[in-house]
Amino acid sequence: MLHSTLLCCAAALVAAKSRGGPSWTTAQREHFATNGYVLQPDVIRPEDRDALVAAFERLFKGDFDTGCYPDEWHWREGISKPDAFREIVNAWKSDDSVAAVALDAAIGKRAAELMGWRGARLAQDDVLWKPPSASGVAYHTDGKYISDNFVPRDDNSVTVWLALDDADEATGVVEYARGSHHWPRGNAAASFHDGAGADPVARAAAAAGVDLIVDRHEVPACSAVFHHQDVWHGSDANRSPDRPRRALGLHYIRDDVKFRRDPAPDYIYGRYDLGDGVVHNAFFPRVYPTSPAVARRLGLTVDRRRSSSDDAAPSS
Ligand SMILES: O=C(O)CCC(=O)C(=O)O
Repeated sequence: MLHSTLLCCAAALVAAKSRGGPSWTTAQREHFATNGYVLQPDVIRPEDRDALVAAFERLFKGDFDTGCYPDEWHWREGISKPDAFREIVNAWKSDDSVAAVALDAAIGKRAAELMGWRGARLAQDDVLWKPPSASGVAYHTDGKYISDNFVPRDDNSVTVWLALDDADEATGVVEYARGSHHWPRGNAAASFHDGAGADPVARAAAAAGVDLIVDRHEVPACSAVFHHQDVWHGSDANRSPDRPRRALGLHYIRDDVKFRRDPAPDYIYGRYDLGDGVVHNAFFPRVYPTSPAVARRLGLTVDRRRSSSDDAAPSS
């Protein structure tokens, strides 16, 4: 009895220390397959959340741990309007606390498991800070700016939207057009920054001949929504008088994709195409499994004909 109690306590301690949240249930997998998104509790620990919030403060002041600038930096302390939306892309290159979460193998593993991949790489992170009164994010699909750059294209990316504050209707939680990852893909390049609100998704629903159903779920801090590359999503303004809505978006790609050749990848992702089509580990770190050696230890088969830049991967 004492032995089993001790084992239970040990298991609880292990669970509290790990990231990624619990194993996927059948109901969660079905929810994701049908609706295009799924909620996962406890993806990070409270101490990770606190470290990320502190990192957000540093980053927007231009205080970069590693001395390396992020890829995009929208909003500067002392220059930008206090109530404007703040965003930094690829903060993992600049800040060790962001890197610890963005490159965490357990989170990458959950992403890979949900998508049915052998492994996952970080395509980019996205530091998202919506202060009170800030506007929302226009409806878009992530596939347009991530998945389209790679082959094979279908089901090659997934987003983990990780809440650092309790997110709800008042602060403008991410909202999803239910099942829209099954709609035919149009040519419209609706983007995060275009300020077009919900118009693009209303047009996409009309083109698909379906009624638009929008789902909004509260997301407690430290939990995440995993969403499919082709699901339409956006968020409303932060109407709360005093609560910020901070989140870290982690966009993963399948570990064995290559850059598309014709047309060439877009200018943001194309910066990292060295002309060989290889998705290099230095720019798109393999997060799960961390290297071919680790994959072998885990009993996963690494198909070298399809893998990208495994040789450059660090082992752990
Ligand atoms: O945080 C938001 O409001 C939108 C985030 C988003 O579009 C994403 O993470 O893909």
